[in-house]
Amino acid sequence: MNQLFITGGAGFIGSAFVRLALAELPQSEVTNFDALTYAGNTDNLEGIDAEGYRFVHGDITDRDAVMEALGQGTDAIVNFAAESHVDRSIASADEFVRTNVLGTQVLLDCARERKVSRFVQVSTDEVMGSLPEDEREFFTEESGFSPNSPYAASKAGAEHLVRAARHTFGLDTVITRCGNNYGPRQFPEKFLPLMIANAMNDQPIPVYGDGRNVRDWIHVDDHCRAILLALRKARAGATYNIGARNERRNIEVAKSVLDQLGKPHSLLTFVKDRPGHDRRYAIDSSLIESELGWKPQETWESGLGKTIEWYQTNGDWVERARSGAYREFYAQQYGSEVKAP
Ligand code: NAD
Ligand code: TDX
Repeated sequence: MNQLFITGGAGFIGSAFVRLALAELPQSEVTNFDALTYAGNTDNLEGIDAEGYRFVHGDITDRDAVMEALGQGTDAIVNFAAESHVDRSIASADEFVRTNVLGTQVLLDCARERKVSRFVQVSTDEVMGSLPEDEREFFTEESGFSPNSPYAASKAGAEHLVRAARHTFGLDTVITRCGNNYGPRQFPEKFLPLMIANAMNDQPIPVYGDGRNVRDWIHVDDHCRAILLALRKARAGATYNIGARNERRNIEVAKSVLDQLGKPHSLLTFVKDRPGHDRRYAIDSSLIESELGWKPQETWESGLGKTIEWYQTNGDWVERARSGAYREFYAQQYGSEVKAP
């Protein structure tokens, strides 16, 4: 891969992927194309100064901007750009349809026109809906689509468009579906960094419903290593589920965070449930393990410890992320149930 075009590279996972790609493919030219929405943060790109790297401020729904930034000779597009927070999609879905669905189609069209050799769509386990509590059931690549939130539906829509581009036009595409990521630089609207930031400041932690919903957690670097491998080695047209076999109930995760920070469990505050809240995600990642030889390197203990330490030593990043519009979002999302930070 000589010329890589990464969208959404100023976000949580995209910025980790930009770092990994520059480290693993030092001869490559990497373009990071990002609209810098509320979730895009140039702080996330601090320290990236490789010669082959360039940042382009642009929107994936803007065809002309994408065509210009792609130029000639782009080998691969990796599409991270998205509206990514389920609760925001419940409050208003417009931006999710615009970026996640329309934006993906614009990228696919431009990829064809510019004869890009490979298109990787970074998708999510949420397109497959919710699993029952039965611990023997997992999402596989054969699981049907059953998206339950507007976010999940928009990501499922994007996957359908990627599939159609392959089937109809023969575009070389790969789809990856990962579970809940955690790690440095995650915007504190998401549960894990929200808990860490609140606990660090002795503020209550809002737990939705009964707190017994299950998520399958994976360190962001393990996710990025899987995407890089898929980019380089996957069969054209492949879809891979990515997970670290690390299912945990929300309440259990919350207690681990509080224990590691030495904070009391009395900070846990049960609040009203998320509408349509998916009960359980659990991923069978045996296909990517057997076909591409991927396996996670972080354990939950090592990954969570490092993650908490990162937020503790990057208090400025946390406070900048929690300032301004974040406070309005927080007040709207949690109302009077939990006082804004
Ligand atoms: P994020 O919200 O942290 O970052 C999204 C990035 O996309 C931001 O930098 C933002 O500025 C950019 N962006 C948004 N709209 C854009 C547009 N119209 N044009 C260009 N750039 C735009 O998200 P994340 O958590 O890093 O997730 C990245 C991708 O991975 C998403 O596609 C998400 O659906 C997928 N995913 C996330 C998780 C997770 O746990 N966070 C799990 C599985 C899959
Ligand atoms: O304040 C909260 N309290 C709470 O109990 C928040 C924000 C969340 N939760 C619960 C809801 C979920 O069961 O914690 C769990 C995790 O919530 P999120 O961090 O919002 O993630 P989730 O909804 O599971 O979706 C995530 O994983 C799949 C990402 O945000 C998606 O982008 C990804 O596709």
